This record gives sequence, C-alpha cells and structure tokens, in this order.
Amino acid sequence: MTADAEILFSPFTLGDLRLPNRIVMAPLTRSRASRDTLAPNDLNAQYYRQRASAGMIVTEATQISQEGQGYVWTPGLYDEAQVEGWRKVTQAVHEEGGLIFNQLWHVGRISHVDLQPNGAAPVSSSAVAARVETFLATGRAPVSTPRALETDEIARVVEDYRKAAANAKRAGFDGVEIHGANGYLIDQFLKDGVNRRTDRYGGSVENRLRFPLEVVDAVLSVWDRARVGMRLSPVSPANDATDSAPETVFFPLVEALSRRGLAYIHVVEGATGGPRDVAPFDFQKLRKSFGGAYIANNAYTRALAVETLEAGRADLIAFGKLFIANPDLVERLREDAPLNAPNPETFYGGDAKGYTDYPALNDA
Ligand code: 8OZ
Repeated sequence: MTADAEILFSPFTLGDLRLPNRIVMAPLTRSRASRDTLAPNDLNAQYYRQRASAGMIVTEATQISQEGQGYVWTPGLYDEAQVEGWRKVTQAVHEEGGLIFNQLWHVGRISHVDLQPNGAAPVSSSAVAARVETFLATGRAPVSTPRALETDEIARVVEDYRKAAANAKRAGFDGVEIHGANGYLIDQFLKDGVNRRTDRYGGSVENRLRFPLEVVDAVLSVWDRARVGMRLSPVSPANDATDSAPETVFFPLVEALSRRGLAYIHVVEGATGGPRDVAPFDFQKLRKSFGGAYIANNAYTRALAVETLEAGRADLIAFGKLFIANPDLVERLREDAPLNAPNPETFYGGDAKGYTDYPALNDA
C-alpha cells in the first residue's frame, strides 16, 4: 500500500466488532429486490458479496412494513420470504469475512398511494405533502399527500420497527442501523419544517424526539446496544425536510443516543449527495457529545478521508457512489488505483448491468 493512507487500513473496534479497516459501504438504494416478493435474491447477494472487503456494509434502506415503502422494488424485512432473502445476503458477506448491518427504514410521506396497502394515503407526522418525486413501476411521480398519524397509532409503527429489527437478527445481520436521515419518517418527526403536531409528538424538542427515541428503544429491546447505530442528516434538505434550528434538535438527540450507549452515529455532513457546506452546523461538537463511534459521510474522497481520520475528526468514513462502481474499493484505495466512474442511469432498478458488472482491478 502507499504509506500516506495507512490510517484508512487500520482496524477499528465498533462496539464488540473488529473492523479490518475504516471504510464503510454506505446504504445505497438500488431497487433490485425480487419484484413479486420484495425479497433480496441471488443477484443482490452477489452484489453485496463483491463488496464484502469493506470494514462494514450498511445495506440499502429496507422498509420495515409495506406502509414504510416509498419507491418501487426496494427490499422489505417484514415477512418470511424477505428474511430468507436477506439470509442469502448475510451468508454471502460472512463467507467473504465481511460484516453487514441492515438499515431499517420507514419512508413516511415520501411515498405514493400506488405503493401503500389498499391504496391508502402514506403516513407522516403531519398532513403536508413533500415537494419531491418518487419512482413507480410507471416512472417518476410526485409523492402523495400524507395523513398525520393518530397519537394512539404511533405505538403500532414503533412495533413495526421492533419486528423488523427482530427479523434482521433472524436473517443473520451483525447489527442494525436506524435510518433517521434524509427526510424520511423519523426526520419528519425531528424537523420543525415538517412536524406541525400539537400532541406529545410535536412542538417542543422533547416532543419531537419522542417518536425517534421510542423507535431506538424498541430496537434496543431486541439488539444489544453494541450492534445498533443511527443515521442522521441534521442540515440536509433532502426530501423537503428542514429544521429552523438543527443544533437545538440534533444535539439533544445525540446526547440521548449516547446515554443509551449506541455503537455509532452515521452522519451525512451537509446536503445529501453534496454540497457539504449547505448550512452552518458544528459536526465536531456533535461528535464530541456522543460516546460511541462517529461515521462520517458525504462526498468523501480518499484524500479527505485520510485527512479527516488523521485529524481525529471521524472514526470511520462511509463511501456511497464510489462503492456502486468499485466492488473492490478498499483495494483500489489501498493501491491508490484509478476508480471506475458510476453510471447514474443504472442506479435504480434494472438487472446486473451497472450493478454486479463493474470490474474489479484483478478482473483485467
Ligand atoms: C435515493 C433514492 C431512493 C431512496 C436515502 C433511501 O436517500 C434513500 C434513497 C436514495 O436515504
């Protein structure tokens, strides 16, 4: 390896797991689950197997219920066929010596009636439509206007998270990451640009943290805290979710996660997919308020990753798009080898093309 990047290839202890390097495969929606069952299949297992040299993999976002689905062909983890499908994935990654966490996801209002049980409205903290589009079998479409969850219905959604977390255990995952980022359901409760509730789940910061922390506690009822992380995007405007004072919400949230002893927080620094400097936010202060590991994400290059690790500003770096195009990203970063460029046209949906056919260095 080139000596300048040694720190990227130093081992790290995450909870009770030993990661061989500091490189995390970020969660990446690819929309290639089996179309009838939304269960992962052999092609999905091959894709994750190819990328098992990552220090750890976080799977693509995985809906915890049909209600939690917002895009066509994304995988679920709420029935037996899906548990069986994910077992193929975890087995493949473990055969290669890798580690893999499942990302638990409920999209909330970022959905469409065509994807919802009985064509119902999607659910959210409040009945306000996001000004974004989703992907359906027929192509792009504006998301549907949601209905606000009833106060006494929220426990049912929390229970859906608990069940999916238990399913993740049965499917052989090493841990779970709660998707609290990018304007999906948890973020729709956290951020005051979306949450207009007047019950105990809205208004004050304490109230806006209630649902997210109920989800965390439900997951902690089935997983050891050493195997649970959470992804957050405090200043990202992704999916039309913004907060008027993000530090007032995300510092108390992260302090609450720290008290619970979560293994890590995984932070999208800036706007999801870039730019990094979208709004002022002290990510280093956030990191210092948390006792566990800090995974940094968003537009990291090899050089920025090395600089950040060497300055002690993160424990692990998550790479997204680079992992789409480079199954052997770890090896390429080690050798400082050229990187394949990702093709956005094959990010979502389709088959092996642009999914499992990106070459590794030693394929040549
Ligand atoms: C891109 C397309 C669909 C979903 C996220 C789960 O942003 C996603 C996602 C990204 O977290």
